[in-house]
Amino acid sequence: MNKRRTALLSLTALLAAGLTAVPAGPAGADEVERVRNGTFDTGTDSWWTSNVTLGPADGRLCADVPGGTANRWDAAVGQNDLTLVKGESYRFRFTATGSPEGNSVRAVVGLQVAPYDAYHEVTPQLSVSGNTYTYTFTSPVDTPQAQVAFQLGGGAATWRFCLDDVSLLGGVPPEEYKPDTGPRVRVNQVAYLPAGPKNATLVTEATGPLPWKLKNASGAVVASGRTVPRGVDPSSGQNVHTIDFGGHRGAGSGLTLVADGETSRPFDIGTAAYEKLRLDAAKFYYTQRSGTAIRDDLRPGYGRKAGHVDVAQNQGDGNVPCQPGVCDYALDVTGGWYDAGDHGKYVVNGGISVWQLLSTYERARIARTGHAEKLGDGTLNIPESGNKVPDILDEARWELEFLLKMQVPDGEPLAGMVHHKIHDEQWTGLPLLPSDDPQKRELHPPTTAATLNLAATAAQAARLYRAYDPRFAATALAAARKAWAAALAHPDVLASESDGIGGGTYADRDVSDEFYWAATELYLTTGGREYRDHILNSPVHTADVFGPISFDWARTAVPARLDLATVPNRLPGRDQVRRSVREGADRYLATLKAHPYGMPYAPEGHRYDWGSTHQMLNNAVVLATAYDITGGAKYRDGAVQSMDYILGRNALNVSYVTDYGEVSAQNQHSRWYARQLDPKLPKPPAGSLSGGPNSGIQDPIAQSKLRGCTGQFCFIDDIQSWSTNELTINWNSALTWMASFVADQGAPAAHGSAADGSFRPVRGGTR
Ligand code: 9MR
Repeated sequence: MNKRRTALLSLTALLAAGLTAVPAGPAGADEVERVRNGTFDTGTDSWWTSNVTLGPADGRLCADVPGGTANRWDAAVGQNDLTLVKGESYRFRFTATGSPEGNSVRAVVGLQVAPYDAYHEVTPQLSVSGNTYTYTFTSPVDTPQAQVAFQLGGGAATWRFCLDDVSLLGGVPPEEYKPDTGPRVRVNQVAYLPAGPKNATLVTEATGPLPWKLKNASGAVVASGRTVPRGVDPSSGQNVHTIDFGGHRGAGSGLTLVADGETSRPFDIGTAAYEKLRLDAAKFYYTQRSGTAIRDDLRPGYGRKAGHVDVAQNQGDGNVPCQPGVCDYALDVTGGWYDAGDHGKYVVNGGISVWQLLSTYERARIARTGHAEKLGDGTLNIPESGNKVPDILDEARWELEFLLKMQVPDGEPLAGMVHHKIHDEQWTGLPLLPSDDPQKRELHPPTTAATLNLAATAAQAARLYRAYDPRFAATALAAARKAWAAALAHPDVLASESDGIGGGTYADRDVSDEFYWAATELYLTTGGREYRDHILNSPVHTADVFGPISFDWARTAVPARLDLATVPNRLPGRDQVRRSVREGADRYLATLKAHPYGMPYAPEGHRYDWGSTHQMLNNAVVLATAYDITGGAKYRDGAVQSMDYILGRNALNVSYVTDYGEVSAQNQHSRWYARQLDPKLPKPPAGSLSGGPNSGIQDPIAQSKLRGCTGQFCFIDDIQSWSTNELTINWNSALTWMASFVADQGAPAAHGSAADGSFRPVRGGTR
């Protein structure tokens, strides 16, 4: 199952970023100044201006910037035709003033033609008295078409910008990037459950056991013990020990762990943080919505105009044509969620995200420790709160309605199939609010994978919405059946691996698992013989699907297996299905036990994949499901322990969830939560999961700072690092599922044990 998305993808990613794969340039070249007339001693020769008025020549460049422009680049000064050498390091320096106080400049070294890639950029706030700014970066490309640009637009009022001593010096020694990893005692910086496992990792050169102490907020020692040396951890390259303080069960906040002369970051012992995280992780979706204004009263600081609703300067999603030659109709594909930090909307990925939100709810309804009311009406503070429908279903429906719109209408060629994606014709820059995106939007060809994503999720929706809106449930089921039939008729229409301009590819060469998943959801909802037969005849049904990466957007066999194991059904041989989940969980448990950072994730060669945090969480979902099926405490403890890595027990000592933990990801790649680039914009909302370490380091900033990184170190909390630090709908769905599970383990059990394990009989709705 893990054979897809191989080398081709990194090439796709390079192409997507407008980069070319060329050999590295010579190292250690002489220092060479690239900027011409950077001192402005004889005027502004060699510099261009755009929509600013130049002041008198006085040995520097001064520009009056108009107010009322929309984008940073709507007013700028710069110099073109600079040569950059791939792999060479540059020192970029300039002196600038801004008056009045409070204005900022976006200073970019990047490509002077579309797609205007930024190789290095900063947005310092300027002062009236002036400062000199110095940065070092390494060029990810060879190009004779680089520019330095100072973007000044986007402000309400006019202001004056002055610039002097601009320099771009090539051949300087590269700056070594050393992340600040804080204290060497690594803990879950948020909370351990009072009755749950409590483990930490100590980074140390010591080879023998060391004493540790657990201290409460007032510094009193409440527990102590000795560390267990674990040798060198291949996922980080560090020599480490582990600390088990699970014997201490008292609730509290502001605790610290002390060992080897180091004091950990503070943490709680309690459940409250997980009750909050279960909601914050799910609230993430409202501010990702397309086609509707985001209400500031519901999300203070995050209100924004509706994106892509046919109001300038959007071209809108109300009547979107296909790419040239793909179809001759246009569709209303408004709504849905933006996939990530881009403005694209992809059926493959919308599918797994919807599945996992619905699964979070379905699990909460049927698992012994589930609390569906915690995701009920009024819990997520969304416009639909108060409509008597569980909020998590309302939120998932926002995407489902969009997925339904992507189906090819009757009477057209390939009717019933589903378009793979809709996004901009070209990649856009950052920051860019959804409502400001000027690009043409296009539908991309239908694919079998997208069609099966709709079949699976619309079928799943049909059983979960039936109790609330039978008409919607019926519409969804009809669309699912139609999609299933269309996929059978067109079983191998694959997305192109090179269709990655203006949006991601989400290409997948093997759709046998998508067929299995769709058949499963249709079977669970209808009991239909056709679907049952497909499941039983599919090689995927008996294949070993629990590899090092259990599931993600491209690997959908496990979601099917988990649902067959947990959602009530009469599939022949269901015991074997359940056994396979348990055996898969045993494997993740063995991985976790062998891992000194206590996580159920050890990809081949410790090469972390794109979105590794959510892949780790999805492995934990398998553990959690094994607990739900068997009631075995070891599975629950493994699942709960997996959260520690996400929340700070890791080589970088960072929590990958925004605003959870003392040091957390704050700058995920996004065109609208782009505070790192523009102080007027918000940062990602609390509860946003970063994709985390990615050994592929496909983006320029990661390439310049993280070259040669080991596993866990392949991460940087920088908005430009789209390959290590993006936020997406499918990553937050993994977080939502797991946060809900962990919160449930802290709460008292809802119901008694069902006869066949931990599940209780279902109330209404399902068969
Ligand atoms: O999550 C996707 C990852 O599995 C792929 O390897 C990568 C390259 O194709 O794309 C990731 O998805 C991105 C998508 O293509 C566009 N929106 C942002 C997604 C997260 O980076």
